[in-house]
Amino acid sequence: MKQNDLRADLSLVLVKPDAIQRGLAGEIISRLERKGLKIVAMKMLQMDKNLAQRHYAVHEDKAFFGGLVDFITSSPIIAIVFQGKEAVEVIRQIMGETDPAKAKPGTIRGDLALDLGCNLIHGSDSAENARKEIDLFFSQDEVLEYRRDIDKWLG
Ligand code: IDP
Ligand code: MG
Repeated sequence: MKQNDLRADLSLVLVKPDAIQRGLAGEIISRLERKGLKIVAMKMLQMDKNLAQRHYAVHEDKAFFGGLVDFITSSPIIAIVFQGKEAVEVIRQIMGETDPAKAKPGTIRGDLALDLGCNLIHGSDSAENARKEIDLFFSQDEVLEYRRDIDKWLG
């Protein structure tokens, strides 16, 4: 799939190490899938320090940066590209606020997490960052373009 254009319908999700360790990967992916979002790329990997530092580069001056890099590289993750109408915004809504203690019930973080560091999921925060983040984890060939028969029922 060509990712050169800015597309608000693509977003990168990371199912973080705490989610894999707690056996919540299926639950998290399922919530996004049931919304109607389409999985167009997915892989399990263990992030190395270099990839973590590039993925979280916007936070490199923050006090929590070192801890964040240690955490995200501590155990395998699942990286997923979701496609769907307003995917970036919709996924942020389903994730809930960054701090799970403040995230609303009904959201992934609000229902399933407590701690700011162990907040289960990453989702891109803008179309521009989504494109950059997708390029960090996937080659263009790995992002698949396909139709689902059900798409006509999702509008
Ligand atoms: P987001 O994941 O909701 O987009 P960001 O502000 O981009 O939140 O922060 C990236 C990640 O860094 C968060 O998901 C969280 O795990 C961690 N984080 C953010 N702020 C803090 C903090 O103040 N202390 C410790 N960890 C933080
Ligand atoms: Mg963020």
